[in-house]
Amino acid sequence: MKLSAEQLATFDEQGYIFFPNCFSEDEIALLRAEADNILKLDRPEVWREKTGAPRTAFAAHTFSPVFELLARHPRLIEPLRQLFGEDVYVHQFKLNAKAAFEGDVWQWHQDYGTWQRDDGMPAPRAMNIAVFLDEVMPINGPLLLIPKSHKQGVFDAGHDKSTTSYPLWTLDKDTVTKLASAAADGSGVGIVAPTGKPGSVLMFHGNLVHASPPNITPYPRKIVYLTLCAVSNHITKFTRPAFIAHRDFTPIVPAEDDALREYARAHRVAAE
Ligand SMILES: O=C(O)CCC(=O)C(=O)O
Repeated sequence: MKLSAEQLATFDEQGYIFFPNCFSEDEIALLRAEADNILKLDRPEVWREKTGAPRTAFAAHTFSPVFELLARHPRLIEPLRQLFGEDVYVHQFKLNAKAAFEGDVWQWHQDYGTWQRDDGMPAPRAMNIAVFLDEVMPINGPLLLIPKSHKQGVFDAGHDKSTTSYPLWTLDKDTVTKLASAAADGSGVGIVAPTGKPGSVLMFHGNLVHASPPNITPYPRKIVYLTLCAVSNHITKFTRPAFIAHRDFTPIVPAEDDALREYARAHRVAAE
């Protein structure tokens, strides 16, 4: 998947690009079934909300052959190689459950704020490319983005270790209010919530301010976030567990485009 000149310009201006229906129903069925199994596991990589519901499974690509393929999928890797102009490695891999009724808030933050402060990442030459495994709707805890907020560098942030089960460097209300209203006054579009069918993909700049509300609906909202970093920009501090901030900076060798379909076919045949 190559980005067009128009997509590159949109990304530069807005800080994100949304690709509806990037993965097929077959591919998503495979990923969703694997995700449901992983979120039931009792292992250190699977973090839970304060209620016990699954919140995030880290590093699933290191113990699941299906997610190992997704982490090398050319539809995710190529756009970021193109954008950074060099090879990329996996800095982080998260399967965020946002469980029905129990999925908790993600406070306003910038991803690079955390990668810089906690992991010593030199520059914002890393970003998330997210794959929707369930339908993301306005009502089931979608990701909220402030377009253009990636243009102003890293904002001051406080280390929130108590609101949710996952520590995060979060922005204060004044900063978010100013950014959202500056955006609303003509220099942007306030706050947006990209929604779409399973299989849609969202890539967003490491400095783009974002958050997500709790999910109080009966509809789960699983999203996989593959965080890719330019190899020359690898992290320099190792304060977090390696399954959260990876220390293997080997360039990713992309899989074949039909790797997930092939895997599903082979395993269906093997099971018959
Ligand atoms: O999955 C979500 O709702 C938010 C995740 C997020 O903001 C992040 O991983 O940085």
